[in-house]
Amino acid sequence: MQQSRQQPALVAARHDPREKRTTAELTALAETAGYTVVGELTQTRPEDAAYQFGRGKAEELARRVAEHEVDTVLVDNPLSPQQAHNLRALAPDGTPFVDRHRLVLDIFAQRAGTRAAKLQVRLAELRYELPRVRQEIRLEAEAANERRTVAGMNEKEHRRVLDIQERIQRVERRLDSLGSVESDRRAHHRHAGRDLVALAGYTNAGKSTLLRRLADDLAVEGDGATDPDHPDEATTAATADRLFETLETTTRGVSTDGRRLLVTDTVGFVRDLPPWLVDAFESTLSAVYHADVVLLVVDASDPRSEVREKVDTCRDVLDDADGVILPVLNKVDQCSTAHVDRLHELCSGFDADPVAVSSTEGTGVDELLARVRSAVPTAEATLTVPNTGKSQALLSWAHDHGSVADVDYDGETVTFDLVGRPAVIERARSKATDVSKTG
Ligand SMILES: Nc1nc2c(ncn2[C@@H]2O[C@H](COP(=O)(O)OP(=O)(O)OP(=O)(O)O)[C@@H](O)[C@H]2O)c(=O)[nH]1
Ligand SMILES: [Mg+2]
Repeated sequence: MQQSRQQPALVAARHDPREKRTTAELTALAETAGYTVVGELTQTRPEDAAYQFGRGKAEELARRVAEHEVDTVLVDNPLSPQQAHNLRALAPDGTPFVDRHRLVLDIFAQRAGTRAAKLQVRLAELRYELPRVRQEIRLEAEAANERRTVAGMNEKEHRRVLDIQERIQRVERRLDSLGSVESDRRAHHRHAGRDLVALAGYTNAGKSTLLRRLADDLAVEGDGATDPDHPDEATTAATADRLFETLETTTRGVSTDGRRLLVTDTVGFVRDLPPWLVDAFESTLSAVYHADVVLLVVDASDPRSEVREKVDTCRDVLDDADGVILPVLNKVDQCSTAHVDRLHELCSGFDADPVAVSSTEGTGVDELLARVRSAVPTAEATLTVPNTGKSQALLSWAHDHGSVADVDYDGETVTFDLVGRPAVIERARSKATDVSKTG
């Protein structure tokens, strides 16, 4: 983070007459990106195609930029290339207009640490740039009043566009190969009997805090929090009251009543993210899309209307998720029971009813883990094998891959119950058959 930047910025937001919006989120995003908000301007009206705001408001914005001597204008609404161009033309020379998408991208760019995160940010930036370069070319041509071919671009301009397109393809290819590594890793974990759980939700909902709480509970139970065999399981997940605190995935092991969960913390969502931006983060979000259970963490301390909006944003992004979606109403230490009860209906339509928790205080966490256990794919078997060295090897394998109970040595045979992932139970059955055949 380049927190030292602290550039003064003006925030501007337009919303439709029937929408209820504040600039609070934009301001939080601005501060996260290192700006100091020195003024704001809002307007309620339908979008203007030329300026986003009405012409009069756009002029007022330009005047206030000059008065406040700000470096940057942060606009809550996504600006079309044309709108950005027109606004710049009104404002003092060189004033950048950073729209919400660009601001989110800037934060991501500052935070990206791993190769995958950097590639994802690069991809999103290139996708953001492409229509803007096209528009720039069009406007330059108009200004020069040139006659153009049907394609509308000369050779040099065409090359510029092609260059971005080629870079997009290159980054996509590199991300694809990282994606297949991730997919192999998931298959490996499942093969080892682990259940994959992902934390998803709006930024600042408390995902990282919840992960720390779950993993801490594990430590209290006396079991190791991380598995040295799985280097992707980090020991810490940072928490702070800033947006997009987590950009890269962090996975920690959580043992609960015989199940070994791998819980992955991911990037938070924010409203109005364009599909190209969400797509660019596919590699990070693949942990969510392909989890067995997705814990959709909701900040219950927000006002009801805000919870509704945030849940709906998450609902859109989670549309493609394979696993069971379990809503988690977090921060209940901050709100009344009546408020929490009223939030239940906003979480309807998911696979499971919400669970109320406080990640900081630990309330509701046992109930949450019980609900996760009942949501992960489960099968069970009672296996009987001859009591030999091989049966001991089978038992030890069963302990590693699932939950073993009621081991009963009855003279020549050993009988035990095994609960675990269906594929593990299948493999255990076939191993037991082999042991029985070969003695
Ligand atoms: N009172 C209260 N505060 C909480 C609780 N859970 C999280 N917080 C606070 O909420 C803020 C955000 O928590 P994080 O865990 O960083 O949120 P996140 O969802 O990981 O956010 P991103 O990584 O930005 O997506 C922090 O200041 C936490 O201390 C809770 O149960 N109760
Ligand atoms: Mg986080």
